[in-house]
This record gives sequence, C-alpha cells and structure tokens, in this order.
Amino acid sequence: MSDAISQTLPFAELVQLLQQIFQRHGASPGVAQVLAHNCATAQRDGAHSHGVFRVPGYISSMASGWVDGTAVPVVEDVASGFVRVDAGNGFAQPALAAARPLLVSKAREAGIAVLAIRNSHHFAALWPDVEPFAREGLVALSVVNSMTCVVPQGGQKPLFGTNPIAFSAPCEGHDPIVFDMATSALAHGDVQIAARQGETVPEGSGVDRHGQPTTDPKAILDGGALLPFGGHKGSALSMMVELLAAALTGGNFSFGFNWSGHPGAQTPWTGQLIIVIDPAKAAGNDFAARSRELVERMQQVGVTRMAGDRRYRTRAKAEVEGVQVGREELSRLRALAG
Ligand code: NDP
Ligand code: PYC
Repeated sequence: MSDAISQTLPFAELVQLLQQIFQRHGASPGVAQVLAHNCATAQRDGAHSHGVFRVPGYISSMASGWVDGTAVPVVEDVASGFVRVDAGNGFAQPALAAARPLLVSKAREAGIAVLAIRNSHHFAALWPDVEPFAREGLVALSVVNSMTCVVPQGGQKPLFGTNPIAFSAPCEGHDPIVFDMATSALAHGDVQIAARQGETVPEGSGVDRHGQPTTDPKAILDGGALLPFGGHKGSALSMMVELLAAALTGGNFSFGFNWSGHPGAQTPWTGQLIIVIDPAKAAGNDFAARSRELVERMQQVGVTRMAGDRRYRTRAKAEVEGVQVGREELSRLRALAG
C-alpha cells in the first residue's frame, strides 16, 4: 500500500465503492460488478499490486477509449472440450464469467475443457480466475500475456510481457493449492510500487535503458526493462504464455498492440487461456486426498510456507477486521465514486 496509515472496511462495502467508481467511469453495471469484485478480492488478500492500486489505470484506460467497459462478450461453443470467447475489446473477467457455466459443464462431461479468450484486457491478478474452480473440485491452469517489458533470455530488447501463470487444485480438508506467478523476475505492478515508495528492487530484476543491470525501479520503468525469472527457464515459460494466451486464442501478442494513440491507456489488449480438468475422471478418483498427502509430505521435509498461504492468512484477517486500504487511497476512491 502506498499510504503508511491504513483504514479497514468490510469487503462488501469495498466492492460497492469500486462498483460505483467503475460504473461512474464508463463500465456497464455488469462489468463494473465483476471488476469491483475482482479488485476488492485482490485488496482483501493483500495482493496490493493488483488491488485498488489499479483503479486509476482502469479508469484512464476506459476514458481514453482504449478498452470498452460496456463490451458484451460473445461465447462460442466450438467443440466438445473447447469454448471460445471474443471479449469485444472489453475486460477478460466478464468474458470468463460469461463462458464459465459452459466451460465447467464441458470439463465435467469430457474430463477436460479449454477456454480461449481473445480481444480482451487483463489488468488484474490471475489467481482469482482459477481458485474458484478448485473450490468446485476442479483443477485449473491459466495463462495471460501482457505488454512488452521483458527481455527474452539472450535478447537485446524487451519483447515478452510479464505473462503470469496461475494454477489451482483441490486439497482435502484445506483451502485449494494455488500459485500465481509472473514469468518475469517481478510483476510490473511491483516495480511501479517500488518506484513510488523510493525502494530498490532485487538484483537480477531488470536492466536500464542501456541494457545495464539495475536495482533502480525508475530506471526499469524509464526506458529499461524487466528480465525473466530464472534465466532461460522463465524465458521459455514466458514464450509458452505468448503462444497459449495469444497465438492459440487469436489475441494479440504482448508486442502486438500500440497504446500510444490513447493517452492514459494502460490495460494490455491480449488474450487468456484457461484449462479446466475434472479429476473425478482420473484413475483412483482421490485427487484431493493425494494433494493433501503431497502437502503433508512437503511439511514433513520442512516446508512451512506454501504458495497461497500469505493470501489465505490475509484473507482470514480481513474477514474479521475488514479489508485494509491506505487512508489517502480510500479518500481518493471515495472522491472517484462521487
Ligand atoms: P509473487 O512472486 O509474489 O508470488 C508468486 C507465487 O509464489 C504466489 O503464489 C505466492 O503465494 C508464492 N510465494 C511467494 N513467496 C513464497 C515463499 N516464500 N514460499 C512459497 N511460496 C511463495 O508473485 P508475482 O510477483 O510473480 O506476481 C504478482 C501478481 O501479479 C500475480 O497475482 C500475477 O497474476 C499478477 N500479474 C498479472 C499480470 C497480468 O497481465 N494481468 C502480469 C503479471 C503479473 P502468495 O500469494 O501466498 O504470496
Ligand atoms: O503487474 O506485470 C504486471 C501487470 C501487467 C498487466 C497487469 N499487471
């Protein structure tokens, strides 16, 4: 959070406030509701790079005419295990919401189903897209590409996006196993937050405009670039995301759009792929129990922090105490809501 002092408010109140803001600034009631829930969910779980921090970017992107906050997604049932959605230059989350019932029924019927979203803008964390599938007993994997700001391994210039991968799986007696990670060393949002707060970023995160390694987030943002995590391995995963989220869906590559004609535009105009598997079709049909066994074995060898634990802990606290929002940020939000 950018303010040192924070206030708390009930989750439902934050959703309502955000819904008012999005609707007042160009989104239809349905789209505003989906975006507000997504954004409040990230804030609730302490995913601050994709919580209310993103509100000005959503608003300026809609105001610039770059993204259509009123788009109505078109869902196509193309094969027994394949659903396509044209998001109509709107946001990806309403497209997922529109296609979700068909996707789940296909996954339950065929054991696996793919959702390919194109012509969409994803400006959020990816885990809220996959976690609900695991809560219904399904396994889900999603990838989304973003905007050119990452130098591929061996390259001289940025080409890939920060391209996250999110995965969720049911786990008997526990919250779902969920991880969600950018394939860049840092998410672009975290670089922006570090720059705003005058902090440095870890070595190996990025380069300056001359291609020299830097820990200065402003140098990364001002003509520099991020690096993939884990060298050639993260770079290969980022390439895979470009192929699945853009080439396969029919969406833009991260380098395939240019928002310079739309001052204020910040949302990447790309695509998203979601694969949903019904483990009930698997041999043995005890997937959630096997998940729990794996987690327990990890704990026995000393793992005390699973991916997702920090979010679940922050969520549990927010459910009791309310969602934390910086005090100045909250007054800015209230002003935006009118
Ligand atoms: P992090 O590096 O913070 O976390 C990645 C994953 O690792 C999370 O599941 C996290 O769990 C887990 N984790 C973190 N630290 C540990 C640890 N010490 N031990 C075990 N697990 C750990 O995320 P990123 O910076 O890579 O990404 C941040 C967000 O940015 C993501 O939500 C991503 O979707 C979003 N993003 C969105 C983009 C878009 O185009 N829409 C583009 C790029 C990023 P936990 O959540 O519990 O901390
Ligand atoms: O944090 O890298 C990021 C990001 C890109 C698009 C939305 N978030």
